[in-house]
Amino acid sequence: MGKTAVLTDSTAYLDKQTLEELGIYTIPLSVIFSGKNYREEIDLSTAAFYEKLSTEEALPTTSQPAIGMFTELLQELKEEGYTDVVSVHLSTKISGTLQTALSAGEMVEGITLHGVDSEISCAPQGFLARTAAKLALEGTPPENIVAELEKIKAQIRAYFVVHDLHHLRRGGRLNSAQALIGSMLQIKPILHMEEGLIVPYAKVRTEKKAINHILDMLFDDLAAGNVNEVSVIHANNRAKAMQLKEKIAEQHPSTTIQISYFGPVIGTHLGSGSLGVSWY
Ligand code: MYR
Repeated sequence: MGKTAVLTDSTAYLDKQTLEELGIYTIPLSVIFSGKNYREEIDLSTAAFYEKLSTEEALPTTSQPAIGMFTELLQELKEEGYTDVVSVHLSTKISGTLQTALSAGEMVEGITLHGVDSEISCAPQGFLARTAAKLALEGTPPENIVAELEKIKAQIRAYFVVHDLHHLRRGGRLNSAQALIGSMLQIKPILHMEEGLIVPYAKVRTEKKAINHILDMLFDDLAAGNVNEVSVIHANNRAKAMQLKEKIAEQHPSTTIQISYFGPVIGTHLGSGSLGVSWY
């Protein structure tokens, strides 16, 4: 009988305890400041990243993991007796990470890598990785884990608002014409991901209105009984995330609401102060 490991990347921003408890393996992406590469949350903490972002003149860029990180880990997992790896990564439309994982899977013999394109990133990707790990611990075959994740993907909802569209436009992850219109008109578009791409969901004038609109959608789904878990996601704005959490909890006290964050790699593309809400 085979043995399945679950692998994700750092942009799922899962805490150490969760990774350890569920036995999830993770590979870091990097941010680059003035030519220096920092593996996120290994060489540069999220707090230090936002501090650097506010003080350094040159803005950072990001990079997917080197293929060697995947081949090395696959080799180790094979030696530990794993036959399969379910590898859950950020959207292939915004990063080459999954493609690199798949190429590494072809290079290491004796272990099969089953790639899952989360078509998103951050807390919802983390939810997929956690689900995969629970299923793997129950002895679910890798093909069935992948099939289950594909079903869950369709139920994930995630919306976010950024302070300044310039970061997304600079990183090339948002259609630049849309970014230009948004920044010129001082619009705070609600963004979401459609088929793995970042697109505006609705155009709203203020951040307050954008957040209220997102909460209205969440409350509709909560009222319909369609929600298992909610994550409030923030970029260097925990106080605001806590406020949102309390607002949701006031109306739905029995709902599990987690606070998550946009770490260095995603923070590079969204900018400080961004806020998101995701639910499944
Ligand atoms: C790389 O360099 O390979 C990483 C590129 C990461 C692009 C991130 C774009 C923002 C994604 C926002 C996801 C929000 C999910 C709730």
